[in-house]
Amino acid sequence: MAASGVEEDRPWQSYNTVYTNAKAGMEGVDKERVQKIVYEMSKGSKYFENEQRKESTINQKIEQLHSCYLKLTENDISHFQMLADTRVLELEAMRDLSKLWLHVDMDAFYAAVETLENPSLRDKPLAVGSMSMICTANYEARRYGVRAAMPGFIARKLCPSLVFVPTNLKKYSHYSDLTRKVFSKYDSNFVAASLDEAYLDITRICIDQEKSGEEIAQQLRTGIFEATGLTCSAGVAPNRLLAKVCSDINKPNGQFVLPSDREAVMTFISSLPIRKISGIGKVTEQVLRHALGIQTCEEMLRKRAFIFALFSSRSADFFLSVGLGIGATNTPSWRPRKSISTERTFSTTTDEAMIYQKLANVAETLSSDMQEDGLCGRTLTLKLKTASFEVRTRALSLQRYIFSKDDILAHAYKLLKAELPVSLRLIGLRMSHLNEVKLAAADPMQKTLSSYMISDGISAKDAPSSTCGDVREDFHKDDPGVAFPIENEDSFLSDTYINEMECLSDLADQSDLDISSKNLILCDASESLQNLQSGHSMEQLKKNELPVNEEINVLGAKDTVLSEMDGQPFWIDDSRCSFCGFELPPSFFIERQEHLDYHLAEVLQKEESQHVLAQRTPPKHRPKRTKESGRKKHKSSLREVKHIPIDFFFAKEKQ
Ligand code: DCP
Ligand code: MG
Repeated sequence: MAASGVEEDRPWQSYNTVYTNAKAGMEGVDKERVQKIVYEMSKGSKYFENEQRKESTINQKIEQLHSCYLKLTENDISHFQMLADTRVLELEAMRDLSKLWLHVDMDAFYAAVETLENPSLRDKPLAVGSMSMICTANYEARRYGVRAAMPGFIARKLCPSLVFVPTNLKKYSHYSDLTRKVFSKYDSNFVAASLDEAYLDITRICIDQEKSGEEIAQQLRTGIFEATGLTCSAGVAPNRLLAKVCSDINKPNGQFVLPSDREAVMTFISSLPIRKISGIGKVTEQVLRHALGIQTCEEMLRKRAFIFALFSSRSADFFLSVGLGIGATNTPSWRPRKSISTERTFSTTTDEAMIYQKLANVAETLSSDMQEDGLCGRTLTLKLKTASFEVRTRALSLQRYIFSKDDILAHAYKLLKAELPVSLRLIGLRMSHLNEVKLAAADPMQKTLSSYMISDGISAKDAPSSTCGDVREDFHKDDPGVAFPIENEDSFLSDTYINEMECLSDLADQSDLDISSKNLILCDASESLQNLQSGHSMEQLKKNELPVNEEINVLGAKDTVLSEMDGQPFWIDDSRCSFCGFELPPSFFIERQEHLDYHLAEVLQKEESQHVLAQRTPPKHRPKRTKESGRKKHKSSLREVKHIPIDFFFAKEKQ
């Protein structure tokens, strides 16, 4: 079972963070050395404790799943075997070998751009990022176990000669644009998966130019090198799921072509570790491995009866299609966004008035974002991150659609109230079950839901029309996805949008995953607004002493608190980190969590250094906080302060 059999004198062996997962170029790395260093450097920190908490939640899930597995009787197994066999036949019938997909991924992208512009960096182990987090490392650095998403101070310990270069997103976007110009020559509908990778349907161009996939891949890579001076790697396969796996095989500066015949696909997939599949992350891997003993794609197929018995049909379909090497082959269209969210990080507080103020601010932002996009929603999720990094989510579903700040705040407060008292460092709100709303007084230029639909899959003209003041009921009511490429309705086989989170929804109840319906509270929206007007004290709110509809707007009025963080990380367009521009689709839930945690660490580090400075500065020299100048002063003082090293944040609690 998970991690339990690890020898006590080598505790790091069970410490599997994102940093210890090998990327291309890390094949020869001494994994145990990396694990040990990562373990020792983060042990005792809040981050570490949080990792352990997550690990223990996962382990509980594994135990639960495993015990369900053991309880299956012979009869159950043969029943599910029959169902799974039928499904396999159906999936087989959907196998499409007529297309050629190419996945292209730039090699050590940010690091390569930096090296291109500064050739003296060539051959040196290089990391792009900061002491708090590395965005990527070149292949020289990877030999030491240094990799993306790792804190820089740990990376330096692994590789003392590591050179650091700060990120410069403008540069990377420029080079990304150059690559995209090349991609469009091969497939004008190419699907950009992030700044440095894309999927291209090369079926047509292979026919037109009478070339093989191998030749087109070579030609494309040469074209990219000529246009940018950068190398990339490519994979060619009959579907996107496999093409993505293939592009990693001969990285860097290589390519791999998987022949488009069933036998070749089955041979290829047979020994492939499941983690190589896009959408199977650390958690799914652990669950499948430890609960069901599944490590390779072939085992996924072999254990299909258990998969069918223990997972939802959607997840089971995904796992079985992975086992068969079947993936999406049609050009994806875009689905409208599934949810809209915003969150705020601040210095840890238990002060309920302060917490309420934050909630009001977040509700305001969410409401204005929703209005800007012409959206209203029916399910509200409150996200809280406690002082100890525990993430809690609570949600409620309403019988009507809402979008106003007051409505949002009213319902959000209900959710928050149940959690008090609590010490918090982050509050977020997310609205899902979205619908388009057209407000009578709305800006005619306002975006509508239709504007989220691009490309050929669903066009605005296909969307049901709506009249002023109407909510478009039921449109995409059953959408399980997010603002992310999706296949046409007749095909569920996507390599990207069926994701770890969905797969795990079967396991539900993870403290840090909002996948549980357990927390859904059905409540009557007509109760909205009552007693909840921003600007009132928590006491008043608790005692229901407020006059209904009193128009007091505190928002924006007192945002001069010195400890308020300016600019918390969030996901632009629900995909790009506002701090560093790294693109992570919503489906990469765990990775996104890790990513924001590190920015959070960075922010806390700044805050910490500011407090230290404030303590050291004699009172008469301390900047005065005024309503007008508070925020500015805060910002400029941050710039002047020498930051405490990030390891301070990671410092063991005891010290
Ligand atoms: N990136 C990031 N944070 C991460 C991972 C990646 O900011 N946790 C950024 C930096 C990378 C770029 O995205 O250069 C592309 O990510 P890849 O995963 O493709 O990694 P690289 O291109 O750097 O290396 P590889 O050669 O493995 O593709
Ligand atoms: Mg890359």
